[in-house]
Amino acid sequence: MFSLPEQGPGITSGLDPDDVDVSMNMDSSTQRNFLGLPGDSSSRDKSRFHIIPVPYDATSTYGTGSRTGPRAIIDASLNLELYDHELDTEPSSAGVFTHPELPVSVGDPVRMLERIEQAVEDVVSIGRFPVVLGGEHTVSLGAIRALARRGRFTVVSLDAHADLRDTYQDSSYSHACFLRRAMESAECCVIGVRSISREEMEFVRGVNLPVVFAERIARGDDIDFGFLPENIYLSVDLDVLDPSIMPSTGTPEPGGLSWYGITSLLESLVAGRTLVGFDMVELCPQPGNHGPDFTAAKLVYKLMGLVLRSLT
Ligand SMILES: [Mn+2]
Repeated sequence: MFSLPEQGPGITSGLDPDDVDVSMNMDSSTQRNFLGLPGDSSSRDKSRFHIIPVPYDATSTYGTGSRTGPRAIIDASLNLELYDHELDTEPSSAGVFTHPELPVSVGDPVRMLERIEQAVEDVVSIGRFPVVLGGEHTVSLGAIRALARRGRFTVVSLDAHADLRDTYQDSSYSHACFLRRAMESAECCVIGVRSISREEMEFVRGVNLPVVFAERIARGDDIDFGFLPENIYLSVDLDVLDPSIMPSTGTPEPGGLSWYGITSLLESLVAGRTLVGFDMVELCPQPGNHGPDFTAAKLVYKLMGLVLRSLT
């Protein structure tokens, strides 16, 4: 069994000059726990959910700023109603522990992913449920790699973009390569796509990758997810949502999902399946517009509720 590091300003061992401990740039007393729960329902030992904030944003190509995403989601979560009337439960009663923000290696994605992988391994090794908050989409790979060492599952990526480029701007760890890299660790599918290159489309056809395009969801098509196995990992790139409700992303695309569109989609994905973990990435908070931050926080909490319901 892995021993977990003590809670502090961050895991500071092994830092090099490339590392930026983002939490040190801010008053550490302002780092709060998700939902602002009291000690007995947010303890490391007893909480079912473990939030791992990863303020990593190194390869964004349009709007940048997802490094402040985890903190904005956590701050917004303090305003959430703990009771979820649709599920008729308070998911927070299962306990939510919030880890300190992981220190960031800006110039070294491989090292960054190893750090995320270790953090997620630490969580699942004590039987807890990992929730990773990004940061750019690359961070999801760390979680997927940690979980893939423990068993088989399919990665379900919700994303406006296919993210299937083998390399982008000389990096194989660009956010635009996320799903291509994930395919090296697990079976994958992607839902909500409305931006894909011709080369990516040819790749999809060549390997028979399941892709559910956004227009099918908008048309209300009855989509059969019977091809998915029992165990799934969910990676939510917030740009899968429509920019009208989620303008705070680096690469917004019109034609995205509505609030009820995504919650009913998540409901049908989670029902009858086992979620092995999830992440929410690519929130680029906009000063003066906190609505999208709250939307992201509420989506994290909704997923927690769905996870708990799938267990009963
Ligand atoms: Mn995307």
